[in-house]
Amino acid sequence: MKAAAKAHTNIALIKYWGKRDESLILPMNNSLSLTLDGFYTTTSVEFRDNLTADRFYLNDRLIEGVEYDRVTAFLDRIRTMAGKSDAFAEIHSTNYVPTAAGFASSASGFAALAAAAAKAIGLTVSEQKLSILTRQGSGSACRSIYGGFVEWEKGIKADGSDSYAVPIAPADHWDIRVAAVVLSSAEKKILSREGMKRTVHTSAFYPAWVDSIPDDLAALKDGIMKKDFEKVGGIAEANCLRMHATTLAANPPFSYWQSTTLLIIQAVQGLRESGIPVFFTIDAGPNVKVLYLPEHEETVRNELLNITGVHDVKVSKPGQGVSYI
Ligand code: 2P0
Repeated sequence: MKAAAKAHTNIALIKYWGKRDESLILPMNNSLSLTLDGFYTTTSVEFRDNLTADRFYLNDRLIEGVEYDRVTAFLDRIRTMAGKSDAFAEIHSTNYVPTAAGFASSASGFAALAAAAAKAIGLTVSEQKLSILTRQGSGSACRSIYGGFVEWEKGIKADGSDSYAVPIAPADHWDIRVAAVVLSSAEKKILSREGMKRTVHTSAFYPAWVDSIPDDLAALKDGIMKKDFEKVGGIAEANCLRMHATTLAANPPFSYWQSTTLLIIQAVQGLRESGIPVFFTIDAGPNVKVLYLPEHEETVRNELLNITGVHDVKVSKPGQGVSYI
């Protein structure tokens, strides 16, 4: 009863921002992401008869507290599905995700955990079912089941059975690059879970955010299919700015940005003015991800590394979906 899986993280080009059901993790809006090959998690799960509770090791360290509780609560769902309420597991997870670059390891982490745990306990699940299961660990993780460009359909049912990811185009459809800009000091004071909740409940701009999604989605999908980089980058950047605008109108208001965040935004705009097609996107933190085409790699990298407060730049290509190892 042992299995292991590998899953990559993903970057949203249209953001998931806000839940309609906190417990089942059902989103208010569809989102669309690109799975990244450079950043991933490997996880092994072994269900053993002699265990009376789960044991979770992350990067070889035994984990307790909130992180442990999130993992066991997720395994409870898998135990229920399998009808094995007293099957406990030893879990070993290794993150190859630069958390300093502002990537939530929860996306690759829960995708790898879901795949490994489901297989180890003997469940046979389709990729769609696996995406539904993974979603209940962490929303954005449901997109990491697939490689390349992936849409998470919000669904409308109360039980979440129609809220899952669908592949839009595989990793080899289009070689675009994502540079994760690592800041020298990046502190995230408001977790994304808390930030999106506050925004849904208090931001005057939140309804406008939700209303803007269908047009963004249709245009982004068209741009991806036609490999129209200006269109894809422009929509991703505008969508990101709209998401961050909702936080400024929340009560109390907040922003994830730091001064270096703005310097990077200005550098990207400057590159664009000089004729290089390059765009940015930002998640629930101060770090910036920069989208560009392979031929501009050196120029973009050098420009980013020159910014005061930038510590490193980690480049990724489109990546594959979850796999068993
Ligand atoms: C995204 N984010 O689409 C958006 C953009 C942050 C900003 O998904 O509460 O860690 O576990 O469902 O998936 C971060 O939220 O939140 C996120 P939960 P998750 O990538």
